[in-house]
Amino acid sequence: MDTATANAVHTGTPDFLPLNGTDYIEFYVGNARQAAHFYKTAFGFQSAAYAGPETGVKDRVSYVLVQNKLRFVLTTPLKPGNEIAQHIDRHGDGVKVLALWVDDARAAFAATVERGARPFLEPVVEKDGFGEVVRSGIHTYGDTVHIFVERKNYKGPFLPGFREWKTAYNPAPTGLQYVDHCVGNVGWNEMNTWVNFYATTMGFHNLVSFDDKDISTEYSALMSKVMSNGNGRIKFPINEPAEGKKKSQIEEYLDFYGGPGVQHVAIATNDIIHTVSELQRRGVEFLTVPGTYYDELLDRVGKIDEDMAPLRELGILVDRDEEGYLLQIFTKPVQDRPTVFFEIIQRKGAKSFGKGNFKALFESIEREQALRGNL
Ligand code: TYF
Ligand code: FE
Repeated sequence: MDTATANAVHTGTPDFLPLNGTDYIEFYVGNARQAAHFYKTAFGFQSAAYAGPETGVKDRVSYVLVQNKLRFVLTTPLKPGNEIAQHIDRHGDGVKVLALWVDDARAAFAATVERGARPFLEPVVEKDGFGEVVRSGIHTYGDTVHIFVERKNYKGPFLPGFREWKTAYNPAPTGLQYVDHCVGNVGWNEMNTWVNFYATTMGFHNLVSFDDKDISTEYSALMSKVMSNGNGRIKFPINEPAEGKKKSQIEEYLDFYGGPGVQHVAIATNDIIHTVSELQRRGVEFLTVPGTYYDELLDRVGKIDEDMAPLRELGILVDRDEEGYLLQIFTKPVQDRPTVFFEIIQRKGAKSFGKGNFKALFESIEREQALRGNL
């Protein structure tokens, strides 16, 4: 059964935008060579592909890193003033592209643009000795874009124009598996605009909503709605700031990112204790919660498979819903601006997002905000 047929069976309506999953996430960064080293050394990504002056691309360099089903592209400008340089000047290092894997990039473009999406990239066929790829793209919140990638007739290391990138330096993987969800922060009162965008132009549905009552702590108020495609492989929560006693963490992001953008990428692992031990050993910094969190944990979530000691030691959070439980932890921002960070998540049946951890998590974020003088 193809994806469209499977979705039609599942939801009872034909899916006008069948998506196979996340194809890649492209970051625009100030120094792609050093960022690639960081993602290899600290997160355990493997070198996969390269494009730059040596391959005929004159205005940029891109490194492609993989780990299991994850593919990150790190791109930097070689010249001042181009689109990449301007993006970095405005936003600092950040996510430019959330690329979606499709069977038909022309149909994805036509279907979304017809429903109101703003075109970013008209369908283009790219070829090399490994075959051909069709790509197209639309704008989403801020300067972020979605690129639809059709690669069924392609066998190369990434995209036409990229060559295989092999290095002698290959730190071991850390068990990161695939993108679980990607969260966008949008401006005041803009959440529903973007919720409607994903519903109308992309056929997504609203999985869960959190209002400021669910998630306002002493200071950091926000609202959030999770949008999902039909087969559940793509989940995009959208946050907006809410009025609180002091400055919302979402407002801090918007100030430093210079507008809406990707706030965090949640990456799945099958063994969070192993993955987080490795990440910490390699220097990745995580938010911490007070020891009292673990004193109360068993009463809140009941029996779990994991021992409490390593969870407490590593600072891993746990939450339960009707279907099971999940373990999650959040890095500190991975660049100097308090903008993009990562979540590491292991799902054991739970399909939710850790609502029971919001208070502890947001208080932890607020402690960091206060240290930066932005609370
Ligand atoms: O993606 C989520 O919904 C969870 C919780 O600023 C979350 O990871 C929500 C908002 C936020 C940080 C984490
Ligand atoms: Fe998350």
